[in-house]
Amino acid sequence: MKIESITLREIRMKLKSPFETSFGTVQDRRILLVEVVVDGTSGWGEVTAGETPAYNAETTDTAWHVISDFIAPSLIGQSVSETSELPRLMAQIRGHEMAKSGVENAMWDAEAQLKGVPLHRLLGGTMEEIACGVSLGIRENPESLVKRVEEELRSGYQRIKLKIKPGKDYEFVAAVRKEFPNIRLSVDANSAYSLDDAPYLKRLDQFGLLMMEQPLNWDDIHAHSKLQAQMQTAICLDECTLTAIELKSCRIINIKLGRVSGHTEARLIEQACRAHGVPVWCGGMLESGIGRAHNIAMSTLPGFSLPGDVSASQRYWSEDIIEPPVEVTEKGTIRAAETPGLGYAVRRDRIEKITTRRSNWGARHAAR
Ligand code: OSB
Ligand code: MG
Repeated sequence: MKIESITLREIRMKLKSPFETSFGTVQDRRILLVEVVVDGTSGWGEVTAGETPAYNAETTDTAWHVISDFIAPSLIGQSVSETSELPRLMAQIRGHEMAKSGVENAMWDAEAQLKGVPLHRLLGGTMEEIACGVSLGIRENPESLVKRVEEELRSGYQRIKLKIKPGKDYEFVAAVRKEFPNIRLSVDANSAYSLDDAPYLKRLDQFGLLMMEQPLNWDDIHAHSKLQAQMQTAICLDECTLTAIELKSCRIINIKLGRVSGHTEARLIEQACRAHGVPVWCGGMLESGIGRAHNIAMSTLPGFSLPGDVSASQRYWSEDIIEPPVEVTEKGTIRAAETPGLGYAVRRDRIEKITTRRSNWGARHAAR
């Protein structure tokens, strides 16, 4: 498989409504798309970095820099026999997992197409459909949150996750739990608390939550192990991973393709978690259809035993960049596409219209 061309673009997409987390509020997304041409076949990937370095250190702009100045020039013209060899070729670049993931995943799409198989099959997925939940941003008051939850449940979603932050937590969770005593409910604090808040966080134990996601600092595995020892609720780590299992910092792991640098690493983490009996699920980063399609393919791996945050395109976008858009069944599942590669058509016309910058590396850059 020879990497013949790499095109990096930035597109602008506006979320249907603002999404608030403890990090802040986002509505105008600046997303990087990567298109690679391998042996004449195009594959697509998405960089899932945010506009600000709030979730992790990467941003849309750091990813642009790292892909443009380091990843693309070093990969162009190179050949590999399988995409799983790509991480080794990028190993001299420390960190910048989301930038690497955008490129690696584009190559996975191309490889699946070249082999004529759906991406989920190539990855070793075993499920035909994946279980879906939703992630709900912070709301003004508990009443409006309860109303949103009701709507999402009516659409069939199997698990509801509430974003929380200090002051917008206990009453909101209590109100939802009171109205819906039996639903699968979880919370995500996006690092908004400290270990000193343990007695306060323990008050959430009474709500029988499926999990509490990333209550403490994004890379503080040690503090999470102290908190988990005191809490009944399973802690799920999103912003840091494997050592966390060893240290008993959590009982559940959220795998995000971008955070872990792509499908190759995601698959290794899924295997390790399965070997340890730790359930995993697929988180979201407000992706366009391309990132969403990659998330669906990954979620078919056998360890993904809990509903993820991958939901319908129309919850976020009035017009997606893939065709058809991602849709959710009445049972709250998404069926994995059965056509080769990502299984969705990429709408180049639409992408062209919303592209704000673009860069290409092709044959003329390739020394090899
Ligand atoms: O913690 O899961 C998170 C969005 C941006 C940054 C962090 C997170 C999120 C989400 C988005 O929850 C969920 C989705 O894409 O549906
Ligand atoms: Mg999270």
